[in-house]
Amino acid sequence: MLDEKILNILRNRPDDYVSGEELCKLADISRAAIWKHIEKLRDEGYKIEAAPHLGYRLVGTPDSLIPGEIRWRLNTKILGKEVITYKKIDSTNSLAYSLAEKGVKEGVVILAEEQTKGRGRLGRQWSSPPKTGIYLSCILRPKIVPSGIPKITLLAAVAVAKSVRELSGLWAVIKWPNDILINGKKVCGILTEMKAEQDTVNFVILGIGVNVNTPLKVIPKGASSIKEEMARSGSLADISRIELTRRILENLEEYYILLKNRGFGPIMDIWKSFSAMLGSRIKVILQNKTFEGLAQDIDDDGSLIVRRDSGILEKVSSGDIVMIR
Ligand code: BTX
Repeated sequence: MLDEKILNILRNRPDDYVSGEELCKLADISRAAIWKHIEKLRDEGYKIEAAPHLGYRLVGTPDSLIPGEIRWRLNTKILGKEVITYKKIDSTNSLAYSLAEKGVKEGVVILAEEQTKGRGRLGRQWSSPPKTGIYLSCILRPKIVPSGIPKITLLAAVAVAKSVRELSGLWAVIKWPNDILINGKKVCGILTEMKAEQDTVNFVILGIGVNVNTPLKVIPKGASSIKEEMARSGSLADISRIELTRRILENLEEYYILLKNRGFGPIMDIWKSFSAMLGSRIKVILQNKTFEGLAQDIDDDGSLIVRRDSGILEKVSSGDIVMIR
């Protein structure tokens, strides 16, 4: 906490040196303690200049998933008020699930620099190489019925696609139900899990994996990252994972509150405007059958409505989609 206090003092004076004396006064600690904390912050990757007679100045912030960095200027009331980060974990969704079972409150966010057993849907894996992506899980306790869970996935897809567009300027689109694509390649996946009893949802774990600065060689063929796609238009800089995480949490919260206050209608409209596939010909792959048709619409509950060549409408609530060009 003291580290965060010192950081906040320095952050609030970005163009200025803060003297040792003033830091001691503001943080209410001794000169020796200030030095100790500055050293610790430097070890974490913060670049803090120390100029004789002038004091300290923050000149660089690491792009590590440090809770204080994510919470700094995070404009939310629920999501991310508590952030727990790990260097390495099996799966943030698995941990979030067990925390939620123990009663941990809504809005707590778990993040990891690397996952050793990152999970996708239907028992698939999610490649989660270290320090280049975002692997995030949120504990939510929405007052919805279990069949309403797809709405949370669609809401999250809109929030992530919007955040990616805002930060990178790239045309991120949604492929039903849970992929975000840039230039036709998957840069993000969403895994929504829940615990429910009869008609009540106890909690939802919203898991989001984003390939941010991830090199192509460490993710499956056909996938890409925001950085790789930006490089195609000549921009070689890294994307700030901290800023993207903040943006995702802020947009998620905005849509989550919209869902609570005004129902799914407004989100569905935004979802449609972000969709890569409505009106396109697709192949639907279900566990027991495969068929082709036109992606016609999204139902009130978040299911995909597909018009088969025979004219019959099929409602698809879970499955995989391949776009046919
Ligand atoms: P999905 O089942 O739609 O996608 C999984 C499929 O995507 C894999 O079978 C593989 O083909 C491909 N894939 C695997 N890794 C990547 C990657 N890094 N980028 C692009 N494509 C990939 C998507 O499931 C849901 C993913 C959620 C991941 C988050 S990370 C935080 C949280 N914790 C956790 O364990 N899962 C979620």
